Amino acid sequence: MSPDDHSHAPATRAKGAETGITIVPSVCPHDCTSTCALEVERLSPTRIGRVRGSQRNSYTAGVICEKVARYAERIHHPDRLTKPLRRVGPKGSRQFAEISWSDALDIVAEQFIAKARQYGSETIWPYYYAGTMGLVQRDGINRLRHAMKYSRWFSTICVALSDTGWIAGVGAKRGADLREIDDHSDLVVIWGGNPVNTQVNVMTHAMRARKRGAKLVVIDPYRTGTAEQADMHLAVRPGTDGALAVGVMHVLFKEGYADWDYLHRYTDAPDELAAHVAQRPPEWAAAITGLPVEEIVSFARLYGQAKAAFIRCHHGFSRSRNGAANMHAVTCLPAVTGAWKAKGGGALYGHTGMYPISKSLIEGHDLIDPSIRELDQSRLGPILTGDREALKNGPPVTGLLIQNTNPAMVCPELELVHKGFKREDLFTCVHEQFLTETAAYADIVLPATMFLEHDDFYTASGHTYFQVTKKVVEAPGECRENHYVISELAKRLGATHRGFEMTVWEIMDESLKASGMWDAETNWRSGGQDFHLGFETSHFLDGFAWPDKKFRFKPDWSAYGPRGRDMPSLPDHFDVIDNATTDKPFRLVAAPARTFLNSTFTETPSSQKREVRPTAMMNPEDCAAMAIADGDRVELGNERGSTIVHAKPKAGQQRGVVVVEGIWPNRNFETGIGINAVTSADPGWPNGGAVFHDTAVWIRKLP
Ligand SMILES: Nc1nc2c(c(=O)[nH]1)N[C@H]1C(S)=C(S)[C@@H](COP(=O)(O)OP(=O)(O)OC[C@H]3O[C@@H](n4cnc5c(=O)[nH]c(N)nc54)[C@H](O)[C@@H]3O)O[C@H]1N2
Ligand SMILES: Nc1nc2c(c(=O)[nH]1)N[C@H]1C(S)=C(S)[C@@H](COP(=O)(O)OP(=O)(O)OC[C@H]3O[C@@H](n4cnc5c(=O)[nH]c(N)nc54)[C@H](O)[C@@H]3O)O[C@H]1N2
Ligand code: SF4
Ligand SMILES: [Mo]
Repeated sequence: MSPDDHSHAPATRAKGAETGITIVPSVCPHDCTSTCALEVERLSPTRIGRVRGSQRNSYTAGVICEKVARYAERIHHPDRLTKPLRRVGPKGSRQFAEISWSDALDIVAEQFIAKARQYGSETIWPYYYAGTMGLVQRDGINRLRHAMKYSRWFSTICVALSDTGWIAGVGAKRGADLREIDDHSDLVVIWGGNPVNTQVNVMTHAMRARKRGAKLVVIDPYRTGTAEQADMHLAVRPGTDGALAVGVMHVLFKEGYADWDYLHRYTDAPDELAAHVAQRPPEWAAAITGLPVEEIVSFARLYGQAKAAFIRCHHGFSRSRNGAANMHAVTCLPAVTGAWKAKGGGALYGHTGMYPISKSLIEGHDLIDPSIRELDQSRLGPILTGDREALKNGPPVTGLLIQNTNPAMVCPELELVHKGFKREDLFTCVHEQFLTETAAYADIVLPATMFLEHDDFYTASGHTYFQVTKKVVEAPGECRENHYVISELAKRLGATHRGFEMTVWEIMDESLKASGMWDAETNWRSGGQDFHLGFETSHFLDGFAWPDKKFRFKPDWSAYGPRGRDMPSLPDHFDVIDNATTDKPFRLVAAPARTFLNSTFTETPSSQKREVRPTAMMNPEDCAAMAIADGDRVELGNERGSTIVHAKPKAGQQRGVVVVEGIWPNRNFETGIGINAVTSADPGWPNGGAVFHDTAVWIRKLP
């Protein structure tokens, strides 16, 4: 397709001469698989009005979430950081004085140079995540890391377990196009996710399917807004989806829903799998998942009888120690029935593996030194408090450069994270849009632009477009983009790479051309370049992404790391989770809230108002047994820490399951520490990954 074939070119247009408003295209930068195409009302060179979903992208289809629709509230927030700051009180005290950009950057560089001289370059750890998903502004920090031989980055807080579990069977991070469900699926399964909260576009398409008569099944430990829309809600115990999938496969083989032609042609070990699941009937799965046998059987029949069954695999159910194994077990279902063969059938977890973009220039891949230690993002608490193993027996971390993330809220084992941030020998620079709880611990705080104030480009996970954006409005005060901070620090630290000398637009344009993609201007004018692979390939009908082209029922888990050897070779219940005990009888799910996005939007008044207060949703029978009434204060705790929230009886979840949506700021808890005080920094199997929904806790009613 040539760029000119696009009929929805998003050129800036006037909304009416009398209003002076122009509608300008952009893309949502937030850490959400939808990567929505946006239309932004520009009221003046510095102000925006409403933000709407664009029709130019048929996945966005004109719909976005409420929090981004109200972006004016965030971008024009009175609390935005607009000046560089230097700490003048104790760490965390929020006492800062204004300072110039050049003085601030000089201090950061001096400190990093001095610390590296004392302990070696690995003592500095650039720490980032996906506050913006723009590839240049997000990942450019790695160029500085590699140029300076600072500690390397093992990214584990989000997709480590889900990526591993999906790729273990399928072979690549791509799948069938979710838009197919609109017209073609007769069954849609939303597995382990709550898109009503976390990616509204899945619901747009699921509801189109449902209107046509397709059935909707939701598999989630509690009755989410998504589950409320479903024909069938399977309220599993957290961390038991592997058992459910195996029980379902038992029925599929036993009742003749397995497609043996497909199995022989497209999969590695169908006979072994059939023999293995024959030993694990629905009664076995019922005992582990807590679901009634009849529910498991009727879901299996629904799945087996569907002509086009589509599974949307979400991240939520992978956030357990056995999350990769569970994700893999779920991906086995369409390989058993051959659901991949039908339009509207198969599965999708994410498409990001399909884009040809090279990040070499952005990240300075030519500078990578594999001998430099790699530290685990999710193990920040143990790392900052001197855990030898977490530090890989190397020097302490004494310098942090933080962009795009708020670990003082989002990291597990939060007590350790906060203890670490308070260390007097630790120098911390935080580049942020707000004085977050992380920024409050910093020695130097730098004010950052928002996505409408800089250029960038974006892959997507939920759809197949690659999109370039241009700055829409001027930033307030002295806010600067991430690329500026990286390039200016590079100068002062003596780091050399061409990327530090280029503008963001030049980096984008060169990266795109080197990757054989449309140049930046063409992409922007066209509203994005579509990398859809076509029906055959996206459904793996030309084979799965392995040399022998076969889906793997028996993944080589040990290829991902030595702990892979502990894992069952065929799909199973891999029982390494933090099971409930008599001392800690509840299993906690620390799920995403609807109008917060991780820690983002916790600063906007409308989101705070809608989320009300930190709340523990509990089965009404558990509440009755503990004499807990709606609104009572309860303490949730375990060996890592504790916090206090208000209880709410909620039907639709099993006894022994407690759900706290977040991520609320720590200051919203009377203990001063939030839900991640109890979540664990243990790495999931086989190769790391955070386990936010795999936590045993005790609950105490407070007077
Ligand atoms: N509003 C909002 N949107 C967000 C976010 C947010 O915080 N708020 N976060 C963003 C980010 S960073 C990401 S990665 C995506 C994630 O988005 P998705 O991939 O769509 O996954 P989630 O919706 O996070 O999944 C959460 C759901 O998983 C369920 N769950 C937890 N454990 C289990 C289990 O063991 N089995 C099953 N079957 N279900 C389980 C929880 O109960 C919860 O309903 O969302 C993004 N979008
Ligand atoms: N309890 C619990 N904890 C969780 C999860 C959960 O489900 N439950 N989910 C986990 C998951 S999936 C994830 S991905 C993590 C995410 O954790 P984070 O990455 O920390 O989350 P965000 O809130 O998306 O982004 C953080 C910050 O980036 C800043 N930011 C945005 N754009 C820019 C920019 O252009 N420049 C700079 N310098 N800063 C910018 C924002 O102001 C915001 O403070 O949280 C994890 N923590
Ligand atoms: S649904 Fe996700 S990508 Fe779309 S506007 Fe909301 S946060 Fe952004
Ligand atoms: Mo995430």
